[in-house]
Amino acid sequence: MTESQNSRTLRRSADVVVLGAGPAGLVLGILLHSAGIDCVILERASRNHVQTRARAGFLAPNTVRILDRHGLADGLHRHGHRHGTCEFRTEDGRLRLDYGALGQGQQHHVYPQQKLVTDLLTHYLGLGGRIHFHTEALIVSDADTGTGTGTDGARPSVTTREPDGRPTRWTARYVAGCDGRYGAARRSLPPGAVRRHHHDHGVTWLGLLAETPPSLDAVGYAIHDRGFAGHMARTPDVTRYYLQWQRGTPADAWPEQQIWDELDLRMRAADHGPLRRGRLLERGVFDLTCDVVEPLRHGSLFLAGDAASLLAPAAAKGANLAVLEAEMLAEALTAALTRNDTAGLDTYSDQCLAHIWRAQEFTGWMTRLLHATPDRDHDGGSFFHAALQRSRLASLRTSRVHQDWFAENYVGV
Ligand code: RFL
Repeated sequence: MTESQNSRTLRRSADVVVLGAGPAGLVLGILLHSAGIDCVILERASRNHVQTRARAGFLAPNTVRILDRHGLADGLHRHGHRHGTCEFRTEDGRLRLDYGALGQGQQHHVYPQQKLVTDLLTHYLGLGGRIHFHTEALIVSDADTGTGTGTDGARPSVTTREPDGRPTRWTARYVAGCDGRYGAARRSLPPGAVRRHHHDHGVTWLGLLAETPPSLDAVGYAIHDRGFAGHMARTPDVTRYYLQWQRGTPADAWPEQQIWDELDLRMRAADHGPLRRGRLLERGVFDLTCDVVEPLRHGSLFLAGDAASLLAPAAAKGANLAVLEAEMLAEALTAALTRNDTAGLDTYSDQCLAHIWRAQEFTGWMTRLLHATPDRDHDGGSFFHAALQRSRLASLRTSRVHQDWFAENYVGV
């Protein structure tokens, strides 16, 4: 890494500049650094912020295999737990699916994303990895002029704002955009360079983190006339709940008591037992929208994780795809930089997109299973969609083939 300074702009360089220290950026940084590649991670937020941002919890077996392969799963095995049952609560009663015993017999690991990010960050810093917090990437320039091999002298660069406000220009051979949906990587793609496919599922959720042990030994999905409600374990003391929410309503519109009463009602606590109430630690409203950028490459700029594709959290795929893509990109960049072999970079986008579209398809199916959302069909109301939803559930209740299909997709990426 080199560093120089003229009167205004600090100049630095690394072979690979990684934007963002989420699961994608950190796995990528670790694998590149371990392969002897000169890389740096630039992160807009503080270390404390990335280590405490609660999001995902359900990790697929393939994600655990990747983390195991690179010695990154110690914390997960020590403090996470396995999970293989989900429960649908409907007006027709309870449907429990032991998905860990269906399909290919695989289970999730439950381990909060902020703990995984903390483990990854600790590992990366332990290796001597370079990371700059409070450093926001503003724009990626000249991604299409450089080949990444550096033979023609043209290089992509990233302009950042340093914590003290000074601009810095990072020159790279490759830039990895792991900075999420609203990051600089996506913003820097020139018009026409990629296609962006966007879909709005037409549903909004209120996401809650409650300081209380899980109330069920399963993931709980409640399908109710008043809307969906969800229950997901996180740790022995913290549980995630979701309520389908009126779009545009602020997260703090309801007092805690009303939220718990509504969760009890939709989860049918009167029939199946009360929920364990506790203080609400966090509330957030988000629309279930999704998108895919295609291709995931513009010259020497590559996208991974949420920057590549955003998935609605209904099927818990986002963090899993982020880890998978980071491993694939690390292998491709390592081959290009150490052996001048760019075949992996050439196929990176197509390989990832195959996984992404499969995950999007299942997420869409799951979203339609959980919500009877009248969409743009103008069919005269929600009856048609409610009937389809009932039919989907009936099939899941009665068909072993359908249950196996569900299990395979539910734990797969
Ligand atoms: P991240 O984790 O958002 O990290 C991106 C990082 O980039 C930084 N950044 C910038 N840095 C420098 N310059 C800029 N201009 C920057 N702009 C942004 C940010 O500060 C941040 O640190 O993206 P990454 O690494 O791609 O990982 C994606 C996952 O975080 C995401 O897909 C999952 O959280 C989705 N998700 C779930 N996925 C699962 O696989 N299983 C789950 O159980 C699951 N549950 C969830 C979820 C997402 C949720 N939210 C966000 C609605 C539950 C929820 C509530």
